[in-house]
Amino acid sequence: TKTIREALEEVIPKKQAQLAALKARHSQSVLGDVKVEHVIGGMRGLKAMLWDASVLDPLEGIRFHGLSIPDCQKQLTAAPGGKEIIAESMLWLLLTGQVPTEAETRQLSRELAEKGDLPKHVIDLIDSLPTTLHPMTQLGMGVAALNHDSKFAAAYEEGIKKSEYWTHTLDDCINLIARLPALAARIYRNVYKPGQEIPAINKDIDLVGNYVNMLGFGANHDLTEYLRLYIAIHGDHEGGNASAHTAHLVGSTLADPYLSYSAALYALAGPLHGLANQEVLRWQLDMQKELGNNITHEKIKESLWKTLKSGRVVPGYGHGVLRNPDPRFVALQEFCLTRPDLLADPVIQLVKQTSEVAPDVLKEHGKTKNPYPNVDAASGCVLYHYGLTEFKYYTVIFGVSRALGALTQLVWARALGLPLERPKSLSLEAIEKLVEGQ
Ligand code: FCX
Repeated sequence: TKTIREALEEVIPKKQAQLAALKARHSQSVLGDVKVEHVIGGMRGLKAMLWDASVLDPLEGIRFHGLSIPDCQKQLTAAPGGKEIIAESMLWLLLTGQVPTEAETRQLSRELAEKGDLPKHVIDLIDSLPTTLHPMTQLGMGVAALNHDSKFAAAYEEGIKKSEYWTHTLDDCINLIARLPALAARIYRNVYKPGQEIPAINKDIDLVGNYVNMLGFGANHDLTEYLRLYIAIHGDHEGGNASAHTAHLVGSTLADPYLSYSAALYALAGPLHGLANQEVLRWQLDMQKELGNNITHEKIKESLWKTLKSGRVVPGYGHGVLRNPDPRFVALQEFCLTRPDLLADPVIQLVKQTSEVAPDVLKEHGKTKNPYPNVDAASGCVLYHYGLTEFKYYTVIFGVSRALGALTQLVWARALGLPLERPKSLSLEAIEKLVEGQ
């Protein structure tokens, strides 16, 4: 059975050769025009980043190394006694481009479990924070503090060749992914369930199984399965989204993976990005309170217009790239369809009903380019149903997941020797001058 490092060692030379050939033959070839709308419009659609792990088609949604979410559900390993993809098999796919065998996946589970304990200084740091500090702020701080033990930073200080960067980066990325569950669970326990003992990491189970145990929900098999699916499919969403892009940008300075991912988490903590996770549920619960029993499509429509007329966005709808319902939303909805207890839950029913009404309302409103639900529209309500009701915590779970994509691509950025990222900026006057007379 190969280790994940051995699998990666096999593919790196091929990719390096592929990049060298592209550079030699096509450095000056054109991929598209840069328009003023790109410069003043958040660079939407501008093809300006190399990112191998996943590609987002506006209509079809995400593919991880060519595999759609249903493909992954068929091909990637589940936990013993479970059906959903586990994080380890998604991590292997994202890093190597290959579907791991079951034995490879189990071996990676063990490796992560063995590396999963937090160092004392991080435990002390997290325990010293006020419980009123947002869980995402705490997560970013804990991740940054883990850089105390960065193998990359230590090796760089000693002086290493560029060709060796990736190997130390890989050590850090694996260590960070391994430690995220203990860090994220400690934050949850401190803030919401103080005084309870956190169980030790079980070396025989998967990363998310351990995460759910440490959160205190280990007895709930359905929640564990849900979080396995959730964490696998939130793992990567191309490179241009704010969190992945931040990790890439900061990593391009050769800041170590802990610092790079800490920065990424603070991008994820914005309400237009990962924080929409918590916003959706707050907003749907408010809607439920406002509408009372016997909620009809007509009443939801009125409530949606109220949100829009007050100048707010409808959280969980719209996307920078997608122009169809998000297949991650669909996968999470399908999880609910197989479970009668979820189907009967009024909040889950409300989320479903909202998804039936909101697209037409948003079309009529006429602003958003994508009136359909994104993943955040569905993700929180199932957590709520299973008793993980503290929605300020939800983006932390997203943060545990997004590490899979952002960190694997950091390893690749080093393996391919990608340079410091430094786009050209222009003043308004400079833009006017350039476009005058065109
Ligand atoms: N409700 C109301 N208006 C919306 C909207 C929504 N859900 N989505 C977009 N719009 C508005 C925009 O605010 C913008 O208005 P403006 O011209 O007055 O500034 C206009 O429609 C055009 O925006 P559009 O090009 O369609 O969308 P962007 O690429 O600029 O933004 C996000 C994409 C996701 C930020 C936007 O759709 C939004 O704010 N959605 C709600 C928040 C959300 O769900 N975020 C999570 C997204 C994602 F899944 C994630 O990262 O986790």
